[in-house]
Amino acid sequence: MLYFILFITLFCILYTSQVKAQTCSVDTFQRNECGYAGITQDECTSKGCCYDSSVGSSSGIPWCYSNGINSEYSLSQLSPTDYGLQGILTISKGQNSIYGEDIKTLKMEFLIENENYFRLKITDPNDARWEVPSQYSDRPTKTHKVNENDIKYTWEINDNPFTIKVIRKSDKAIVFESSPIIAFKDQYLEITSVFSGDMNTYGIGESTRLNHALKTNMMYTLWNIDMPAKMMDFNLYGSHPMYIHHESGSQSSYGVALYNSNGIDVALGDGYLTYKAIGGVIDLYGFLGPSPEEVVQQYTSLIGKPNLVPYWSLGFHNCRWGYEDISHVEQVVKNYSNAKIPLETQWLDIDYMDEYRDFENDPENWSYTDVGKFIDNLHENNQHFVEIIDPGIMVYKGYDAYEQGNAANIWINGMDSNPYLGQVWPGPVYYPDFHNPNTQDYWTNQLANYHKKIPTDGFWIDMNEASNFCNSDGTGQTCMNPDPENCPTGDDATQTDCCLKCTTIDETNKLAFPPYKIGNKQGNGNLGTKNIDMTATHYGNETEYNLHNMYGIGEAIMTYNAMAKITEKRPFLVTRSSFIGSGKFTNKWTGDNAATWNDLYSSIISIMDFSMFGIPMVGADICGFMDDTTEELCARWIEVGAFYPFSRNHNDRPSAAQELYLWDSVTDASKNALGMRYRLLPYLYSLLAEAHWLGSTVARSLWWNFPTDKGTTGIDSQFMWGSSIMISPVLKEGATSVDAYFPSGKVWYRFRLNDDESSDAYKMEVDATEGGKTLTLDTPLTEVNVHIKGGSILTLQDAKMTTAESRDTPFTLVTALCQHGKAHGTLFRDDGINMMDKSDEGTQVNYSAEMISKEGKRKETSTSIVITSEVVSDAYAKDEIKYIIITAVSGLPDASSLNNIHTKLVINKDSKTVLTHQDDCKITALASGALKLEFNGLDFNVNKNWSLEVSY
Ligand code: MIG
Repeated sequence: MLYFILFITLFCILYTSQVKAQTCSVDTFQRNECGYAGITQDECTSKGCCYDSSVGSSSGIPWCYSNGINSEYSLSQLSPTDYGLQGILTISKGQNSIYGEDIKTLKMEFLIENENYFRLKITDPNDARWEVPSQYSDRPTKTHKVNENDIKYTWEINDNPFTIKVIRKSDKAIVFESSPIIAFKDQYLEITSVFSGDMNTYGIGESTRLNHALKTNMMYTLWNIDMPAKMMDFNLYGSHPMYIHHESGSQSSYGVALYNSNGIDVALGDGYLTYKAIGGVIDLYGFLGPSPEEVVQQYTSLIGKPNLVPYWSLGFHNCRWGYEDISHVEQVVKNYSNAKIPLETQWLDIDYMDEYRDFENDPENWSYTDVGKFIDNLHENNQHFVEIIDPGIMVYKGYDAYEQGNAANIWINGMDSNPYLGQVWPGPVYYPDFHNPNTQDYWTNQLANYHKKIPTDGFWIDMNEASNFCNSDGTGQTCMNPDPENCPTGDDATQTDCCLKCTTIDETNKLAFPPYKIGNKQGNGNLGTKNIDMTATHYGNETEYNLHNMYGIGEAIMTYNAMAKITEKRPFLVTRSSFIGSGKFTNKWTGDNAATWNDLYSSIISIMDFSMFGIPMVGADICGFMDDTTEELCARWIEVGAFYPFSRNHNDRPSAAQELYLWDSVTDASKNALGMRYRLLPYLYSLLAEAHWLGSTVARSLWWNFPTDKGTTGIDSQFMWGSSIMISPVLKEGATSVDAYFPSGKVWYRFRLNDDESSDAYKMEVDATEGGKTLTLDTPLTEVNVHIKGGSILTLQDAKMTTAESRDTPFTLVTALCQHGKAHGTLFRDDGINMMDKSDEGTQVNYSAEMISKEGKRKETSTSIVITSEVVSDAYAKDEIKYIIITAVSGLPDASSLNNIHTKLVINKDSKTVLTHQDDCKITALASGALKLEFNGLDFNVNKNWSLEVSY
């Protein structure tokens, strides 16, 4: 029997290795599609291709494939330039005509653009090719020369075959190493980075996943499309070809980005990452880090740092598709207020439009007078209003947006040079070409005229992939409207059925059907599927093929500029479609999720991805967009969503209502979670402002803040705000507890909405100084676990019904000491409304605290805690500090010995104020053991230098 099993095993090994050995021994990442999804093994092998279904159907890796490209180039004429090196690449091996002819001679530039990042650019010296134009990013048009000693990397270049390796000087880590295989054809570029070690790859989006670290042996496709976010592992609305590598437990990270707007497949193998782009040039940047936070700062310094968001946008937003009329919405706003759930901003979806036309309200249900009054009321209550706008402009005689667009000649054109006709909600539409500089005036005028009637505080820019209800198989080209009377809604047809008749594109057309087919998951995968046809043209005769992924950023830039001009305040935008650099102009929501527990879980991962992509103000639709939510799911969702940087409940038209006040438990959960959010607003705003000024992130993974703690690897169910607040929500149906991981090296304190004397707020939950710990935390339906990392100083205000009211309450400074009795924190404060050129137009403060034990004359030890405020800039003066909380650490006096405490507060060096607990400063001890100091009648504002000594 044993022999028999051995024999069978041996036979299997021999057999499989033999099959593989035939032609098919190629790494999964190198496979080229040879069939189509669903091809049978017989059909595949009869085409002479290899078949292997073991990679599974969700990996995106072809089952039926041919061996990959293996062309190599050799380098010659390497010479220094002002900004680095350049040389000529000549194909030296593996020339082929898979996906088109090889471009045999290339120009290679290695550019030292910055001490912290490099650029590898490979272009065709004989033919100018499409490159992302400079107006879409902060990329310098002229490079500045970096002082040689400042460069933080070295490089090794191999001539034949050409490879390049970039090494970080500080620790010799390899930041980028190319494989010898390079392909450069008109419509196919391939470059691979190789790496070793137990590397986790993060980034490469937009996609919905249940794991933050990308799974290997998968193909990730980047091609913007109107595809519901609920679809796992599909290409979605945005393209961000950027990744960060981090080896579990290591100190070091680095990032790589391919600055390319064409359709891209990213194949991730074990130790390989291959970019396969179907156009443009190889324009690759490597960011040295070494912390992930520094990678993002370096990346955003190149692509554009995030926009400075208005303070009000940090409040809670309510939205839904399917409100019937303005009185319905008025009732919703009232209901929120009656339930005492803070509603900052009410949104309107496309319901308000007259036959779905932008800039025109339905006169019956959404009249200018009624909606105008509604907005006035919101504004009187310090609440805000945001409205949706879609890019497609209805082809409709006499409609101003249409007529003006014609007059200004700013549409995207079809192959026949007439405006490209597509179909979206209004029916037949033309699309403004946001690549055309003349579109700015057109767009600004349209928005300005509309804004006079509907003074919206922000715009929600949807459908900007741009979506098209026609061209569902991607083979349509020039479309016309055969029956204007019945288009869009003829007999039995709905608004979303295509009513245009389109000519069929010639199957030899290389733009619609490029030789390499990226793994676009929409319909049959053609690029034009549900999009504008690839042969359509933009300003300068640039093709949709090249510009497609940039339509959303183009719209964001022009809408941002328009709103900045119209309101003379910080614009507030939220987009669906995004690209490298979008964060400078717009914020983002993650699109059409569904009301499922998996969607709740994956939302945290999506938010962390967009932190990496330079769009920190991001959120998912709370309680789920598609499908009916449940009470439990909605309660758990607001507990997570209250900690999305952008916090909005949004619902699909056919789904059951899900406003937070509809269930008692959800109401309670909302009051608690949003209450904590509102208390933390000064901290959250500081993070978002720092993101704008420094390019840093807001929502972070645990590993991001604790890279050397292996225990944080793979934890996607908890996340942090900055480096101080950790959120550990319930993400499972029926669960009333959470196994939360507390990263190593720190003590962790409870954060609670209620911090009066009886509460356990600020109690030390766990001491993880000796190593990370997992704790099971009781978490009833209406609660969420929020912790403060020891070593933080946080600024809080009171939770109120609006951000404006919260802003009017005095500050509480929470000094959460670390195990060594130290803490620090920062505050950024400004009016939250006006545009700012420089950070010192606001107030910036650095806080620090230290506990010192002193030995007195008679060998008695006394302890003092010194907290200081060091002002960097003091332009904004409004906020007063009223409470200072010092968390319980061992040795702190308890309630019975408060009389032994002496405090001395010195505000500004010259104006000395000395206090004890008897007069201007009252001291109480909280149940948690924390001390709470209350100051009264002092000129104690956040823009002052001060120091407080608490001794006992
Ligand atoms: O074709 O405006 O993702 O949030 O509610 C659907 C209606 C158009 C898609 C957005 C969704 C929005 C919906 N829109």
